[in-house]
Amino acid sequence: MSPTTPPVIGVAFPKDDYVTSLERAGARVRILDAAKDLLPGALDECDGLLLTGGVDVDPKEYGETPHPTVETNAVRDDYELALAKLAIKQDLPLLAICRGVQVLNVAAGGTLIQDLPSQHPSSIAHSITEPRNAIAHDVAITNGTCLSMLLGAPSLAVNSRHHQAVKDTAPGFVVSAVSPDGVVEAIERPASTFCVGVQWHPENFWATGQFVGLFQGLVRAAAK
Ligand SMILES: [Mn+2]
Repeated sequence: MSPTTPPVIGVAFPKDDYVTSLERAGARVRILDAAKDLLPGALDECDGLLLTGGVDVDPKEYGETPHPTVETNAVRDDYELALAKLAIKQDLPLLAICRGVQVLNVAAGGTLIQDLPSQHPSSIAHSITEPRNAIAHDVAITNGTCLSMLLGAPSLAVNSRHHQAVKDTAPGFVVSAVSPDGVVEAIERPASTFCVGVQWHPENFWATGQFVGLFQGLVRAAAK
């Protein structure tokens, strides 16, 4: 790829903020349609991948019975679990956000806390829905991780709209950020060129550029 051609980042089930964040970081966005963009072929046209937020992963994918609060989407599960597995296998640069980090962890063999309020009670609010960039809590970032290099600070204030979180980290992954109550807020796969997942929503900050480093990191890795 010539240096003047922006890398193509594939995104399934996007909302505007994801697309805007990617474009501002220098990417060309390729919307992946689960019904038309069949796998693995559709990934041949992508230099990188973004997994987006949304409903819960079906707990059957990690061998558990669903908690009553769990809402799922079988089409998304099938498509995005396949995307995550392919990205790992092909070492395709991957950024995973919110549901995306949960998909990534399950795809690689990890498990999830299904309902934080009942299964991990704490005084920290992990579900502040409005405004979308409302600061909910801090995260402590693990020194020496890809995430720490991308964001350049040991601790950051983030938004939070999730009722699930990573429980058992998938084999080959490390925890790269936690909230003060011990909830996993980011994971990454050191053996990959770029495989980073965060539980908060950096895409809602495109106007301030606060987390642009995450999207730039993906685009840089995808451009190689
Ligand atoms: Mn949180």
